[in-house]
Amino acid sequence: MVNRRKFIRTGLLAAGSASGLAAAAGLARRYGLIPPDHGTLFGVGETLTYAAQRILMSHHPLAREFSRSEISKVAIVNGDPPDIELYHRLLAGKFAEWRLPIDGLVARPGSFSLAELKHFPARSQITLHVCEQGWSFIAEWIGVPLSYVLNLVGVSTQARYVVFFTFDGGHESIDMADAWHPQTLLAYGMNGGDHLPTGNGAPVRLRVARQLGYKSLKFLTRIAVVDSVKNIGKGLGGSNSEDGFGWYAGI
Ligand SMILES: Nc1nc2c(c(=O)[nH]1)N[C@H]1C(S)=C(S)[C@@H](COP(=O)(O)O)O[C@H]1N2
Ligand SMILES: [Mo]
Repeated sequence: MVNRRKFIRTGLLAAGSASGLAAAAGLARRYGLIPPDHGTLFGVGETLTYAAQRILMSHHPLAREFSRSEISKVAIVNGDPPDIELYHRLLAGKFAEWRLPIDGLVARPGSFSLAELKHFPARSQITLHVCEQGWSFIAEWIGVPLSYVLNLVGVSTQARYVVFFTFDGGHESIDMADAWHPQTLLAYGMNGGDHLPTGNGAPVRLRVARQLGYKSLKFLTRIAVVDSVKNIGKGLGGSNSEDGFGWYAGI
């Protein structure tokens, strides 16, 4: 277990010296707090941000929730829905034929239909969605907590990341702290509607309340529980990291 005080004290002292960044990164490594994009240009900074966040916030606070009256008039749609035949066909059939497989380091790999996900205990929350491009909106999301589904499939103690794949070919991963977090949802509805508007991620999207919008992948096709992201894409933990964005995008 991490000795928080000691880590912070040693880490801050170390960060103040010339070789400090490397020393702090060494500490982060010792405590298993190395993000998948640590080897990139901004890797040392990424490691410090991630390790500091995870240690300072190890009680996993909730993101702020708003009241109904604060919901934004317009929920921005960023980008187009996937332009592939399979997606168009599933959309035309109201996603009755769509299933979400969950595999990897789980005791009972399975796949869930939209109707099944909607039958699980639901959570709704009104949170702020922040895009790295500088815009944001407040919306209500309804869905099943990812933790509920993870408990159903039985996550191995080896698990370190949950990876999400999409119809438009992207992927992203989150650590187990965010995966188990009560506000991390597989969202299938928003702002009182019983389905997601297509552009906002139908049939099901991830909502990670404490990170920037690009972690909240839309148009999900598959979920995998893994102990390493080394062999997924370029091994940086997500398509966005491959494009130079931080893997950990805490807000
Ligand atoms: N599959 C997929 N998910 C995605 C994206 C995307 O292009 N494809 N864009 C991300 C970005 S950058 C943001 S800000 C949010 C936008 O969500 P919205 O369209 O509901 O506003 O979705 C994220 N999830
Ligand atoms: Mo974004």
